Amino acid sequence: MTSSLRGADIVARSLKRLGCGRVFTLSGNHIMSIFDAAIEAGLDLVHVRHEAAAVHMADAHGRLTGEPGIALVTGGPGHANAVGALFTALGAESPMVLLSGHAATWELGRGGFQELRQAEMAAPVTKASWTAKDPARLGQDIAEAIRIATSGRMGPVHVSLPSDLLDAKIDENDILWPEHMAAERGTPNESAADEIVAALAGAQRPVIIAGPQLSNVTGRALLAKLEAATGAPAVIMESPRGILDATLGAFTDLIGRADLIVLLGKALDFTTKWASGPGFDPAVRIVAIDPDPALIERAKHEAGKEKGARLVVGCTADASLAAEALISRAKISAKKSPSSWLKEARTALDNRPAEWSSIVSRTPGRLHPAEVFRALRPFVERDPDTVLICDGGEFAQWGQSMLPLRRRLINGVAGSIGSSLSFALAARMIEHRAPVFAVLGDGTIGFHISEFETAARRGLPFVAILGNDARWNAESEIQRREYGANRTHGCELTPARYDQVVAAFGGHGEYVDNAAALPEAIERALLSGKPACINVMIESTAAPSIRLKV
Ligand SMILES: Cc1ncc(C[n+]2csc(CCOP(=O)(O)OP(=O)(O)O)c2C)c(N)n1
Ligand SMILES: [Mg+2]
Repeated sequence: MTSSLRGADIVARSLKRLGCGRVFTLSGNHIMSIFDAAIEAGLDLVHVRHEAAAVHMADAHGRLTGEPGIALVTGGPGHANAVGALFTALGAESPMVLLSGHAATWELGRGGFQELRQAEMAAPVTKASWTAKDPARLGQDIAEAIRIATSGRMGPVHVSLPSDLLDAKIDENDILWPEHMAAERGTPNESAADEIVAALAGAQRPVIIAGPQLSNVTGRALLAKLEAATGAPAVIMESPRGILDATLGAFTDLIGRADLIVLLGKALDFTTKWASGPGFDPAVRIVAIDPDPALIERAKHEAGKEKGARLVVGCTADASLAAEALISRAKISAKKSPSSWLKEARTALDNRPAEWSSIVSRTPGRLHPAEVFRALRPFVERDPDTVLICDGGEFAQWGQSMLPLRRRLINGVAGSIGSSLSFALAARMIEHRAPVFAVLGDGTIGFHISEFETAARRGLPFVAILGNDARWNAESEIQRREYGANRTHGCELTPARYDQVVAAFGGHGEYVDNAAALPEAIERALLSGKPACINVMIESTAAPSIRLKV
């Protein structure tokens, strides 16, 4: 007689077999069989305080390692809580898989416990979303989800797992165990690569804009090589502020003068202002390289709206493989001194107003954001493996423009605030030595402050630099700008003691209301060996916007 396994055992063992031994999760009736199966399978269940946090952690894991992050949540409300966070992972093209428990198939349509059309709900925020049908094939569902998440334009995938499938006993001979399936990456076709190199060589003022796929350490190094080989300034655009992102210095001045824009795995969308209208040369030509043919089609359509065929080459390919192909074909030697355009471009990109090095707060007991990041900078620079996380709002924009970005995570094009504490925790599980810093505002910390309990319980130290201005200032700034200074309302908060909340969760708290005290507070937080929050009282300050002096 052969032995049998539960569907839940097949899920747990398949995850392990596919190299996904760490699972970010929150318990619930529909998935307790998987928790049980995790014991024999040897899965590390990192259990958190909100399902969205589990998704954010899987997202950070995917971005930092390039390997799929796995989130596991219960059905109905657990799934509903998780779905919102998939929007961030989708925007950042992060390879991750959400597995959700699900009402039993025999309950469906009969008012089953926590019954919900889960696959339909997750569909708009995933690359693929389905409900498993056959317990013997559960492992294959997971392998297929991983293949889709890591192939082409990477992104999240969802699979719902009905509880009767997880409880079903399957004869071992009938189980279809999954094999690891290699991710599919498209190589650029040779003639397209030649055309792009020719377009770059023929342009006077080319600019290369890469998407989030190249925002990791290897991607940035590859992009630097591409810039040196082609003489075209090459940047990553991963912020919803797009061409206005202060990370990119005076980029708006630069892009306005470009005669060729090469989009390297970067959608022609709102962030690039569709490369048309005021601020762009109406004759600017566009090259679109993307793993997703639909985005090349869209670029063709968008680029054609203005003045005939502005899209000069469309090339379906993986961004890294395309960059490598362009580097190997480019004629300009890396030793050749940079062109005057490249020098001008670098000056614009590195441009930061001189006054930032001396700017101080005018409000007693409050720091200016520039004072905070002048103090933090040496700590971020100390170790090249430091992970820096920036999370939305006006305060963090100062961090994004003043701190080095070698190993940086931001919430991304989705523009959704609140993920940084989950990102920091997941980053610490990958980076065991170098500091992990999260920069965020007082509004943003409220979304997932309870993850400090998770971090303390798991012994995962990181340092959150909290800019506390007692308001949702990014939105207050919109009110001030659009509706007038006397019409700001609905965005006020209290100067709450988030540092004390963090200490109560078992972390380390610091309260800072003068600039001189900040470096020592950071040092103490790092030495505490605990997840820490430095609650820095700041002046409400609009995000920086950098223009070249004309
Ligand atoms: C999930 C989500 N909800 C709301 C917003 C809108 N939003 C963007 S920034 C911001 C204010 C953030 O406040 P805080 O964290 O205190 O940073 P500050 O701007 O005050 O520096 C809000 C509400 C968003 N981008 N994402
Ligand atoms: Mg604030």
